[in-house]
Amino acid sequence: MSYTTILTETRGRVGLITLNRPEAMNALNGTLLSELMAALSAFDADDNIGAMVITGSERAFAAGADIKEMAEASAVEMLAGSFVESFDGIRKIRKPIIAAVSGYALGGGCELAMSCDMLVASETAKFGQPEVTIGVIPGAGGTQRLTRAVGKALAMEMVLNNRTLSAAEALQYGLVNRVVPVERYLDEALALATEIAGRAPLAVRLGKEAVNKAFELSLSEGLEAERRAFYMLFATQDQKEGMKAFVEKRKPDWKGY
Ligand code: CO8
Repeated sequence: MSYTTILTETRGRVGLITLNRPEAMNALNGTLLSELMAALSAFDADDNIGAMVITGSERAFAAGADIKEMAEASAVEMLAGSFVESFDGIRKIRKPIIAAVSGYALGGGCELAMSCDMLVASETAKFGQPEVTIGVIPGAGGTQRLTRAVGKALAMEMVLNNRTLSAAEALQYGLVNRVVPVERYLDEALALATEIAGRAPLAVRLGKEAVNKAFELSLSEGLEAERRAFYMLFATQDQKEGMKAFVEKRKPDWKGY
């Protein structure tokens, strides 16, 4: 499929999506969002892909929702449209998604990065929710995911007063997995994705699901869901193969079922 606002390619078992609106700092407009969700869904459905990476440019991962597109919208148009709803599609993706972030990750860009499962940042990455400076608030999970990631005090400062986080601060507060020099952030994200894509696919899928449940359920419900998934994996060939390979001191040969 050909897209106009993103680039897609595969690197081994990794699907790479590059946001590609350099003229607008990769601002997320309606077209980009629907193309991004289509590309994620296509990789998710492809048995040859085990993980995905979303990246932008060195200068900007994404500078937020497209302000020019939204500026004249009415509340009714926003409500009737499916702008944020289409963004929500990322929650339905079953395979792991890693954000490779350099430069600005602001507003919807920060929300997109936080919607991924892991985050690799370049030393130049800058995270923020500047919506208050244009008279609104985050609309795609910023107030919720940021607060869960960095805690209430800092989230309040970011949402109410446009406090931005450097890459080092993002690492310190647990928003990102690792920070590397700008020349290496994409390779690092691809290497991480490649490692995960080489693991037992169903274990990875259920592991992602189970960790995400920690944000939605009570502890006892989460533990129950985890245990069911754990037991269910004993119905897979890959569990038999993984444990047999351990006993036989060899590398497992995953089948994906
Ligand atoms: N929307 C549209 N265009 C943008 C955006 C944006 N968010 N950000 C940058 N651009 C455009 C600029 O207008 C400019 O275009 P032009 O040359 O035609 O004027 C071009 O990109 C380059 O930008 P600058 O000249 O401003 O570059 P600087 O290096 O001076 O500044 C900044 C870079 C700091 C990133 C600056 O552009 C900026 O502050 N951008 C806006 C950041 C922002 O406020 N983001 C929040 C937007 S609101 C939001 O995200 C709400 C999310 C709600 C749900 C989202 C669901 C997806």
